[in-house]
Amino acid sequence: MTGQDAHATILALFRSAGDGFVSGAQISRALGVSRTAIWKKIEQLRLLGYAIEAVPSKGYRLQESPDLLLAAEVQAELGTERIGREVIYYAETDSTNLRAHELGKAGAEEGTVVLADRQTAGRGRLGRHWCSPGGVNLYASIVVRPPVAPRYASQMTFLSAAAVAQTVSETGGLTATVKWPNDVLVEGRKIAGLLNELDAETERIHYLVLGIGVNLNMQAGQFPDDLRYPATSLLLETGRRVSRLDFVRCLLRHMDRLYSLYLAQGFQPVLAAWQQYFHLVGCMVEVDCQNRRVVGCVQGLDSDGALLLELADGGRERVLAGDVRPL
Ligand code: BT5
Repeated sequence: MTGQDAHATILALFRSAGDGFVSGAQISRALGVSRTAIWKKIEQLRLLGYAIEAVPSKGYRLQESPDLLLAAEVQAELGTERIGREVIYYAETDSTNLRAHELGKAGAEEGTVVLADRQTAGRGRLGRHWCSPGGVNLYASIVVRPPVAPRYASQMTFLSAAAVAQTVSETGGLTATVKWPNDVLVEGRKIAGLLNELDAETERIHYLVLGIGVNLNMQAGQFPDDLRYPATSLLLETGRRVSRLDFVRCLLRHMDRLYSLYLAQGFQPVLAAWQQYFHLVGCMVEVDCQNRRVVGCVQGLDSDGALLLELADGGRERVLAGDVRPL
């Protein structure tokens, strides 16, 4: 049993004991180690931030948990087919997307998930920065290898966005919306950002990295002052702290379900799932397409997920990529 597996086993015992004690004998049976060896494992958990009380003749009791995303805890009875088959957790890394690229290049199996407690160089799109303080949010990157041509890679953005919007809605009991193609918002404020990156040759995808950052327990004072868009977190919206562990497990299950649908039936069911969270049809928007701006009324999406706009002169425009701003 690895160190992380042993930690996860002990934490699972604590969970099933509720507020109660778990005896040294119970732990030593579950781990298959001597009772003196347990002490070392408990000390390691304490160093990770778990507050564990030890009472002679009663055993151990978990008093406080730092809500870490230890791989074995994330994977315990996850029940997914592909997403999360392998999970790698970093207490700190520069960017989970960079770690996932290394794994993708080295042949990591599809569905490998990289998680970090904090990122020192979290990345947004177009070289922007993603603010990634420790202990509060979700930073995840997932390696997938969809058997489609590279021109369809952007379909995966809709998949991530739909899964995130659904998880945010369910967890917070609130209405999440998607901003075409890839931000997730609550009450018009950005709660999650997605950064999908592709490694491919002309006709074949080697792998895609689906980068997902969700603001969960971030406090108002932790946001940078110079944000491009108004931002929020689940804590700020609901007034309640969210379990990061529960959130990521729910997200991976939604990603897995949508990805299985995608592999079996193609893009249409994924686009339909995404459209449930898209509320801009009939609204005037401005789209910043890097070298030009288009203003128009959103008519909907075509079957590729491109944005269809009606322009002031009655013309129509099909936009494949850009930053949308409701007017
Ligand atoms: C994004 O870029 O929204 C993509 C963010 C992806 C982050 C994840 S975290 C896990 C994985 N590993 C990584 O290194 N990245 C991915 P973009 O649309 O370019 O938005 C970036 C802009 O959002 C910044 O320029 C800021 O203005 C703003 N911003 C930065 N941090 C934010 C935060 N935590 N919440 C809301 N807005 C933020």
